[in-house]
Amino acid sequence: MTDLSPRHDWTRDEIATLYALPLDTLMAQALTVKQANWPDGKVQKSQLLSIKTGGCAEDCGYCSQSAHFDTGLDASKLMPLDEVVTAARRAKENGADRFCMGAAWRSLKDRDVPKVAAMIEAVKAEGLETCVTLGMLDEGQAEALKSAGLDYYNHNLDTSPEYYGKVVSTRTYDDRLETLGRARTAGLKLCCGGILGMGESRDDRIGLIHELAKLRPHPESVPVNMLVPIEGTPLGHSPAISVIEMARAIAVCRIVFPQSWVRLSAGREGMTEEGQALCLLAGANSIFVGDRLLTTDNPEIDEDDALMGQMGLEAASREEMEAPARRTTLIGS
Ligand code: SAM
Ligand code: DTB
Ligand code: SF4
Repeated sequence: MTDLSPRHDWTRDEIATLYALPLDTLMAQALTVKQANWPDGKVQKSQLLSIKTGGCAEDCGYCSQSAHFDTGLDASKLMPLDEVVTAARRAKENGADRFCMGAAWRSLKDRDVPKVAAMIEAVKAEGLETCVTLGMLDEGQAEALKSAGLDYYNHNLDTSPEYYGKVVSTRTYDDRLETLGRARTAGLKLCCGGILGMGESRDDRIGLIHELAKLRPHPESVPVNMLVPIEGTPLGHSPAISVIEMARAIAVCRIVFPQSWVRLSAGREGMTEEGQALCLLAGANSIFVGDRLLTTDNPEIDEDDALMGQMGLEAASREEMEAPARRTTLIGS
């Protein structure tokens, strides 16, 4: 009998061993885990909206929105509530069931909490799950967001602890972990993952997955982003990683986070249909829909519909999202 319940005692070596399996063996294991935990194989769809763009005080080497780099992006103020609601309605029409609002802030300011809380309440009232990504959280802020009806807080670890300092200098890995802890304590679900293709080694990708696996409980959503290179940032000319490496990382995530949504996140616009299909076959069961991520492009909704149609994949309903079918053991294996 194979135990398919989430584990928090993965060693880095165990994850490295999985990562190095022949691709067919790795994908077969990932598929076994996926079919046992997610037998209907449906795909969860989230849509992003940048509610406050650019001018950020952090120096994340991948980001178009950092004030430290000249990326040609115009900074904007916090979006008015009515524009957020209009975007949320459009997201629902696109088939999204979760709406994720992102702000280019180093940390959330107390004076902005009521404004963001009003957005959360309004989006929730449209019948969507809510997610926000607002930078670091101070004590009490996560509770205020939760009271407004927030479901998920997105805060990525991005890469291994060892490589982190090569990508960001204005905050530490421990700062990230502290905010994740605050969100958890307030009873929020976590969306936490990373970026591949920032010049990191495979060992760094393994290190990232290991850090995520140590979180108790695991993040309910694990976004796996492929770097979208941004001209003007330190990583604007990072050598692209192959989609096969991306699929490998997704398959490992599927196995290590058996009951989490594993999202094929940024980077789909630069992939072929076949590349995206490989990542979905490797175990990703969530995507961002809509033709925009935060500041960069994403495939058009009809392109996604065509891909899902060819693969015979359907969208997950709200009920399925909240209570995915879960089995903890696979009989007969
Ligand atoms: N300021 C908040 C923060 O950093 O936590 C929220 C917004 S930030 C843009 C959200 C996440 O998007 C980052 O943690 C990173 O993982 C991802 N991201 C940002 N720029 C990216 C890029 N060019 N390519 C891929 N992922 C990116
Ligand atoms: C995540 O992991 N990826 C999303 C979401 N969480 C906030 C953001 C992707 C951003 C891609 C670059 C851009 O559009 O600015
Ligand atoms: Fe700011 Fe977030 Fe971009 Fe970093 S990733 S520069 S914190 S908006």
